[in-house]
Amino acid sequence: MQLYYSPMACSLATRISLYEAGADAEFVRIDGRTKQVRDDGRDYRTVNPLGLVPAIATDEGLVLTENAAILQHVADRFPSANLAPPSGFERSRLQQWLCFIGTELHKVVFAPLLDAKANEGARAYALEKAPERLSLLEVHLGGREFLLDHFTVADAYLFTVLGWAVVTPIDLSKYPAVSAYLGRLRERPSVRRAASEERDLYLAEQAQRKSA
Ligand SMILES: N[C@@H](CCC(=O)N[C@@H](CS)C(=O)NCC(=O)O)C(=O)O
Repeated sequence: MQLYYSPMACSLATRISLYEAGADAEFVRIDGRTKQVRDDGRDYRTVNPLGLVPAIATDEGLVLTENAAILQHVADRFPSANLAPPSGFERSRLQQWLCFIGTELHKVVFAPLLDAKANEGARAYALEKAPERLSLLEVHLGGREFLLDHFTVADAYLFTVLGWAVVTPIDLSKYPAVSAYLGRLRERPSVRRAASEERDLYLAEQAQRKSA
């Protein structure tokens, strides 16, 4: 499997999940500005016409986009890692969280705060929406270790998205259960490895841009 990614983007959730599963994967880095594959200059829009990461290419050559679909594919491809309930209501519950993270948090709250092209109105709208959504998480995670009853791909996605708060005005210390949850996840070997690898790449990229 190939994972198309950019450092510290939402594709980090898939990297974490692949590490959780002990899966063999090739990581293909995309330049977020040029939308080219960094190693060979290929146009990434031929893989995902929107130019967004993540995308995966399966060993059979099938391309899949969208975090919620990709994360569930990884979970299903490596069932022994138990990264998603296989079926039934608990699977629907997982999908509920993946949709919440992808729409209510990623796109409504964080995308406008991270996008340099977002105007003040968009940023204000995002900041106004944040407390209700974070409070929902605060209530849910109080006295609970994970979103479901064990670590799943939804935790990998939530960790990734909430990690962006440090470069926004959102102060997660106001949400102690959420902060404690993130602290616990940070200690997982898969999360620690994926985050530290991508952070190094991200910081090197930022330094290179500054000096250019
Ligand atoms: N709906 C997509 C959203 C993916 C997305 O927003 N990816 C961001 C990184 S977190 C991206 O590639 N941004 C680059 C851009 O907007 O050009 C999904 O869930 O996969």
